[in-house]
Amino acid sequence: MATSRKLITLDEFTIQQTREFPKATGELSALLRDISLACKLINKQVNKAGLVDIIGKFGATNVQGEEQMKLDVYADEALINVLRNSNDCAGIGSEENDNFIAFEDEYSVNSKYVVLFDPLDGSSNIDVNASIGTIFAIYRRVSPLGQPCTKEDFLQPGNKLMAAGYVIYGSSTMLVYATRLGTNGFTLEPSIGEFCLSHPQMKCAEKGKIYSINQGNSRHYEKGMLDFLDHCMEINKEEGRPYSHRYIGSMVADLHRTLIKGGVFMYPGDKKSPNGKLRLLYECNPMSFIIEAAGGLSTDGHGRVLDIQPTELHQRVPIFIGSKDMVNKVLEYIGASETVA
Ligand code: P6P
Repeated sequence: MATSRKLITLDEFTIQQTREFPKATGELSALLRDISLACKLINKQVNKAGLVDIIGKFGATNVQGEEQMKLDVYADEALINVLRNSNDCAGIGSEENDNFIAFEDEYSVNSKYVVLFDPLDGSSNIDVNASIGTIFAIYRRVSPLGQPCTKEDFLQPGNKLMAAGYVIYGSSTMLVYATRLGTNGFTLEPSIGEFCLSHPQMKCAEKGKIYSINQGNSRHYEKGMLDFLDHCMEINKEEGRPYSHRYIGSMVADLHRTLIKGGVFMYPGDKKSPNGKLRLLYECNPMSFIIEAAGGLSTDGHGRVLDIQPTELHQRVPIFIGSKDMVNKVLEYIGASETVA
């Protein structure tokens, strides 16, 4: 009799991973479960956007000065509420909130993790039905247990991350999650409401043929960056054709494609915005952790993004991330001091 392929749920997978660490307490698995619950709630709203009054402007701006969409605010509140009620999160930092939030109940102050997130990245694409996503980063706190978390818990370099992930709300809803054991993808099975392992041990191809950048900013780019773009549009000797240009304008969607198909995603600093646009703590660090755990590279043009010592919650950094060969090729053109290992 045919046996159905065993579906491995996210919970089963993280419990199996916990067995790799005898001292593990299961708190990180529980925290991931909480985050995935919030993302299922967000997914439900994203999927019915357009049918109910959840699209459109919230009528306020966030700390970035960006107009908040109603779904942005919904997603932010869903994550904060679930994590505040979790026994495994001491506090959060979010793109949508000026400062970090320390949870002060007796369970939270004794929790050993803090979470940073961009609740709905790429939300300007909601009304055109392009893929958007939630990005999250999990640190073990450095402040003592038993009291509220502090700013230092959030201003850790990305090389201290315990785990990071994103959920992409696209043709299917996928959660991609990385620890030091690797990067794995889980697809939401709506009939049972569970994320199930669909992309085990994801690898970012060493070579790529796709470059992803908002070329509308070219007039502000330095010469080296312009020379690299010319290189991308020349006939590539190995391929006998130029690279392909793909840009969705949603970091999660552009990097999900980069992880699956290879390539390089770039948001460089330029004459107008020396630090580029993307935020270090809840966009560049988690995505860099995920791509590096899959064998790719991520740099700000001088060194690993994950080695940057943060100074501010919402600081921006330039980023060049993806296939090892392509990232190092960019660095050759922009005159970086050395290629990344
Ligand atoms: P631009 C979305 O607003 C976002 O923060 C990222 O998701 C995306 O990669 C980037 O900004 C797009 O920026 O300037 O190309 O519209």
